[in-house]
Amino acid sequence: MKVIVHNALSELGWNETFLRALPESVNLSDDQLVGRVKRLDRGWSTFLCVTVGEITATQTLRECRVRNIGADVAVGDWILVTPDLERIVKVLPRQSRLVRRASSDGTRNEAQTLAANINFVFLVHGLDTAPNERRLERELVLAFDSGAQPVVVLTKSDAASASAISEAQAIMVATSLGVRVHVVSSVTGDGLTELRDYTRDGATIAVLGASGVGKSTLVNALTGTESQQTGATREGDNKGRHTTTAVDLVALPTAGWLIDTPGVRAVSLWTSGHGIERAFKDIFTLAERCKFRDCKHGTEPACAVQEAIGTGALDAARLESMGRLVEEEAVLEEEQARAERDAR
Ligand SMILES: Nc1nc2c(ncn2[C@@H]2O[C@H](COP(=O)(O)OP(=O)(O)O)[C@@H](O)[C@H]2O)c(=O)[nH]1
Ligand SMILES: [Mg+2]
Ligand SMILES: [Zn+2]
Repeated sequence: MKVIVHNALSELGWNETFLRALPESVNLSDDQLVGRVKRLDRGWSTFLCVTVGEITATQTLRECRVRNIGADVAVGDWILVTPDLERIVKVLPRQSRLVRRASSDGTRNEAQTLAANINFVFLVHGLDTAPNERRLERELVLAFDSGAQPVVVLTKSDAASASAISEAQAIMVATSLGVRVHVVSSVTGDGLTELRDYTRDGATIAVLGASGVGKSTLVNALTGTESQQTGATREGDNKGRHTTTAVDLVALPTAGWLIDTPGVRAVSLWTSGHGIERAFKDIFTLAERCKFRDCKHGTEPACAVQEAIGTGALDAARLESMGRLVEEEAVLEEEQARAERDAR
């Protein structure tokens, strides 16, 4: 099977890897539907699709709905659906996924996939408040773990003085170690052109950040629509709202896709690959020069990390922050191991 590169499906993010995952599906037939989940509400998945037989042809996408009973689906997932729209046959293997812990109160040990098959994660922070590097560190771990590429977006530049912007920018650049940091304003449009560069070629971008930082306004500014509701909610109000507007795959004029995630007070880690190592690669690099292999960077002699703190090369708060995330991950891994044992 050959894929025509510029058809509606590839603009939706379809690629050869998804195509190869199809023949492994049971009972594949030409009239089944293959599509991408655009929105989830109360047990239903809305998805953009074509039939299997139409995959290689240039075509227009249809919007359909299917119940997602028994299927673990997230916005951005590619799914195979029966011709009668009765059920989801298969969720194609995810090429990346932004996952967080469903609740941070420690009572529920469950993962929540915020977005699937994403290429970039925009980590949005507002310049109208003091830079929060601790939160950014946590978001970077989450983003690196997703398999997508993080990009830091400092928005509301119109609401901050030039000196406040450069100060915040310096802090966030130092925190994100080589990850690109953009300064933008959704109101004046400053900096948006650079962000649009990420959206080409059917790329999908998840937009992550605290409530009120300006995510939805940014999505609207990039798409030139008012698809996302903005400003209306405060954090405390989130409970009573229904989840229909929570997550949505929104089309960009430049053939890319945005997923606006609900604002979360605190993002909790799920498990991870190497998110912590990547987000704190400065500390991991230093640690290679510690005398002891299992150095905890506390009171051990010849600790390169403590030496760096001593010379001012490393902020002690950053080491503490990493320690908290490592601890959180260890607790989570323990819980998961226990849950696995209990299930046996
Ligand atoms: N001055 C200014 N205000 C903004 C900007 N972006 C968002 N806002 C305001 O910040 C508030 C929260 O924005 P919203 O997009 O709803 O935040 P979200 O919770 O992250 O989706 C709203 O009152 C917006 O009008 C911006 O670039 N400049
Ligand atoms: Mg919003
Ligand atoms: Zn050490």
